[in-house]
Amino acid sequence: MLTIFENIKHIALEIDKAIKEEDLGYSDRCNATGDTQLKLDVASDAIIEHTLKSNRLVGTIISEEKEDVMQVHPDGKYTVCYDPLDGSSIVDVNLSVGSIFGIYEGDELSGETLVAAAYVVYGPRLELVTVTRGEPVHHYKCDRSGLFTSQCDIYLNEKGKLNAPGGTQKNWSATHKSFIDSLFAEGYRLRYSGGMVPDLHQILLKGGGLFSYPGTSDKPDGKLRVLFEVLPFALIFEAAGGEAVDERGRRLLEIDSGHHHATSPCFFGSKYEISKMREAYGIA
Ligand code: AHM
Ligand code: MG
Repeated sequence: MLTIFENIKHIALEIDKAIKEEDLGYSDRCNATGDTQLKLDVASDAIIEHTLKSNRLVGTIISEEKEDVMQVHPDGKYTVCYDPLDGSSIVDVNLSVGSIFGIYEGDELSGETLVAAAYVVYGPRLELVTVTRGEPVHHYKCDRSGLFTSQCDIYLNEKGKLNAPGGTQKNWSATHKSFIDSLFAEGYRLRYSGGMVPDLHQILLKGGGLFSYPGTSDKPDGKLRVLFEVLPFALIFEAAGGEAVDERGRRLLEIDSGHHHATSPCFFGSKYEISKMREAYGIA
């Protein structure tokens, strides 16, 4: 596992450089979800593919930017699922973006086989967060020489102050709208950039709060992808002492992961906000 985290440090440095130096325009390609890919999406995907191919522990890679699964080493023990550049629609306005990695043992992909996760934040600073199942959440900042130095481990408080509600409000259910309104009425502050990596990173580092991306009338299964986005953050939130559930209140780590590009409604938060969500949604 450690060697895959070392690969991710190398990837972080390379993608950070590409963001700063390369063309931000659109490519002439679409990804599996039908989004037109930015040149940077394609470049980030190529950096990750090239780097992970050098590691014999990696058997298979699955990218948000690739239609198909890619076999890398027949004897490799792990499948790495990744979103190379999450939030690429806000990179051109110079907001923070990220890369997300889920490391699964074998090729049965589910919350149970997810053994580790990591994300990189490309912001004013380059940061990395990693977790291995059963261990605390580690946080690193990259220094000028390209070394990732360890910070304090990340733990959520029982209750936070931030509310990051995703999706188009006019398409929310009445239940969801009244739940989100109730948090604001309690004093929660709106913090939403449109990039799940910086939005969740802020909640993790500021002690807690809620990030939600519900099912909406136009996207009943939400927007965020289970293998690349939802499960890696679910492992991180639970390891930090929070919770991660779907709109039926089930642990995200227990949902059926479905097709490689499947999505799920998701709620990540500290214990208090998730208990309020269960109450609002009428979940026992
Ligand atoms: P992307 O993978 O195409 O970049 O989309 C994922 C992003 C997330 O980072 C973010 O939470 C979400 O889309 C924002 O969506 P919305 O603008 O609908 O709230
Ligand atoms: Mg994404």
